[in-house]
Amino acid sequence: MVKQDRYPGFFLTVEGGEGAGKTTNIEFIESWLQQQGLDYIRTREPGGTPLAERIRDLLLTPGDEKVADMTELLLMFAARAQHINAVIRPALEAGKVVLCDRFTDASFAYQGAGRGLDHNALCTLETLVQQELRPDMTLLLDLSVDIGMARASKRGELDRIEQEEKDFFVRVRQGYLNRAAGEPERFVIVDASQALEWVQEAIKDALQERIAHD
Ligand code: Z5A
Repeated sequence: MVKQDRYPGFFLTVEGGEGAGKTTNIEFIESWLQQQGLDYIRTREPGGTPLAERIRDLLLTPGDEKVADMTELLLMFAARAQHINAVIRPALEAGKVVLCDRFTDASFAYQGAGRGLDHNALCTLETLVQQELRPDMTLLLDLSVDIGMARASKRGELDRIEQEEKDFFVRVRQGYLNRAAGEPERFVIVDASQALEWVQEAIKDALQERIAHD
């Protein structure tokens, strides 16, 4: 595996805006990992442990009380602290591939670029909560907000964050692209507006290059 030497495992995260096809493509990645005979876990953020899933419910269920932006950010990182300690770090230490649906890049995109929270505050939380832990590889499924929202609208009820206006998601997309531009060695950007077969071929190529058999 082409990876950093912090852990014997491999930390793979998948990111993208609304309707980017994360769930669809994470299932494809899971099949690929199985075909390769790699030991892996699949998990998600916010969530991934019973406590973190309860925080997810608090974050995503629409309610009458407005959630302050800073509350949203701190709850994302509270869930993350639990997830890292109980699930992610033990799996990486045991040599597994950790396939994670969203991670801290989502906080930089949604709470940083989307909500406009201070970038340095996010960097401080990232270091505090994760210490040295960073993904080895991040697949960013990128597509225009219009196409993404049209796809997502077919899914039924929108959660609290999905109810935001288009401008918010335009900032989120740009936040992801800025983050990817800053770390080109970690990110693989896939054009998620293409047909699913094309997207999955691009994902497979990236996985083969980065997570090859020893
Ligand atoms: N959040 C945050 O704010 N800060 C953080 O730090 C973290 C998260 C970690 C939960 O995310 C929310 O938390 C999310 C960000 C925030 N909120 N928002 N908004 P989530 O990941 O659980 O929820 P999601 O964004 O809705 O992800 P999803 O369920 O994986 O949706 P998706 O990316 O849209 O994927 P999909 O359901 O597979 O695809 C959507 C549709 O498009 C579906 O009908 C597919 O069949 C179709 N599709 C997929 N690919 C294609 C292609 N290539 N062509 C045509 N149609 C396609």
